[in-house]
Amino acid sequence: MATFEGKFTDATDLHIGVVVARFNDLVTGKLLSGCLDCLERHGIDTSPEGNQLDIAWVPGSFELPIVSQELAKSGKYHVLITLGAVIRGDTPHFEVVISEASKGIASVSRETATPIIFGVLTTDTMQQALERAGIKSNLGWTYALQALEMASLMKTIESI
Ligand code: INI
Repeated sequence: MATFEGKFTDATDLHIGVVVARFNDLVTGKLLSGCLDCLERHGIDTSPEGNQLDIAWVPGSFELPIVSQELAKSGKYHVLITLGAVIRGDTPHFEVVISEASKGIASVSRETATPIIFGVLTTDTMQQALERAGIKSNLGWTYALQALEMASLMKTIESI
């Protein structure tokens, strides 16, 4: 019997891409800060001169899948992290954006065999989003941990 598990201490030669939406950047900027803090504290070189991390900004969460797809197809990244904040408004636009973002990210991940962390907050209010982006906890930190775990797990499985 084999048991496969990702490690959090395996960061030395990892390449990570982060795709972050500008829409609601009060929230997504905070998710990104939490994410980078976690990656740095786990040994990823997050400095501008470093070559372990790239960040791509997109207009909104709707655009997360296509840019993730292009980054994944480059073959350069062990894992991608998508960051967005979809906040319910008065129109059904919210439903369209979250549905396309979630389905798109899932299908790019499967089609390119690249783990993509779904770091898109879906909330009813800005207050709820901010609570998850630093006022109470910062889920950006959690998404980074999940990325490290998945990158390590996929490496282990690929080497069977
Ligand atoms: N994009 C988001 O990331 N969050 C939202 O809450 C949102 N809402 O509600 O409109 C949103 N819309 C923009 C969308 O993602 C696209 O950028 C835009 O439609 C252009 O394609």
